[in-house]
Amino acid sequence: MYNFQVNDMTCGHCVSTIEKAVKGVDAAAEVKIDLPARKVDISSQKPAEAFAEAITEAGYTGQLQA
Ligand SMILES: [Cu+2]
Repeated sequence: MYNFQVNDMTCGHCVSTIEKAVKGVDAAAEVKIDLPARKVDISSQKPAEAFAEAITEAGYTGQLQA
């Protein structure tokens, strides 16, 4: 499970854009997004790096939480 803090995710549109970006990396990934907390939780076998990149490419700033 990877936990990203995405502080520039501000509305439902951001949520669906990020969801799509995550699914683009791994269609089987489980994504849980908490908009008020600006948190994106991802369960996947793919490396966290790949998701960090996808979030950046989607135009957001994702910080992987330890
Ligand atoms: Cu938005």
